[in-house]
Amino acid sequence: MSKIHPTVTGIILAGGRARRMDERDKGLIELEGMPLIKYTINALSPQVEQLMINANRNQESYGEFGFPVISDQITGFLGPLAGMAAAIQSCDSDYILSIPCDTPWVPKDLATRMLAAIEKEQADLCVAHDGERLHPVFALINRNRINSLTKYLNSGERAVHRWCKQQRLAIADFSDQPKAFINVNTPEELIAAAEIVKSA
Ligand SMILES: Nc1nc2c(ncn2[C@@H]2O[C@H](COP(=O)(O)OP(=O)(O)O)[C@@H](O)[C@H]2O)c(=O)[nH]1
Ligand SMILES: [Mg+2]
Repeated sequence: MSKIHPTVTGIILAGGRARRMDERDKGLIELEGMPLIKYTINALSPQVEQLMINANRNQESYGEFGFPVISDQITGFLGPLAGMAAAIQSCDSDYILSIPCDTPWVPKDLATRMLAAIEKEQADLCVAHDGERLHPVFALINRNRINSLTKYLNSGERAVHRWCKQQRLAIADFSDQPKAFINVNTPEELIAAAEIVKSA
């Protein structure tokens, strides 16, 4: 009998304040004529059953990309974990797969590698690794983590790394994809990313 494939909802995290980008809404900033978030939509949407966007500002503009827009349920800009919690609360998939909105070169095999790793390790959470360090905002999370997430946030904690270390954690290696975790946090990094797009 064939194994039933678990369902995955993709969530693009665009809910930050973008302090290092002069508080401009990062997902909507254009990189070589295309909004940053559109690069991540194009990469993730073919990999998941359903895609959602997590935003705490400009929800109407984000809605124009054609996917449901959800806001943090625990307000106050508590960081990416608040967006992940909101995603689990807004879908009924077995897993959510979160990525940030500021990474134009998301791996095309992100979901398959993360699922393989989580199943192999029988873990509740899988986080991406670039060969040197973890990138815990790229996370495949079993929906059974919702109570852990809300408890952690309600206790005043917000550090993603620390929460991850408390879980049964699998790690997916993407050291073969050096561009995967390039992210655009500052105006200077936007210029550098534009150079990469132009030279591709
Ligand atoms: N939902 C939500 N997302 C956030 C919040 N703060 C940051 N993020 C998202 O988390 C991701 C990583 O944030 P970023 O500022 O780029 O931090 P970096 O990891 O240092 O690059 C981005 O996609 C942000 O939109 C928040 O308070 N709520
Ligand atoms: Mg970033």
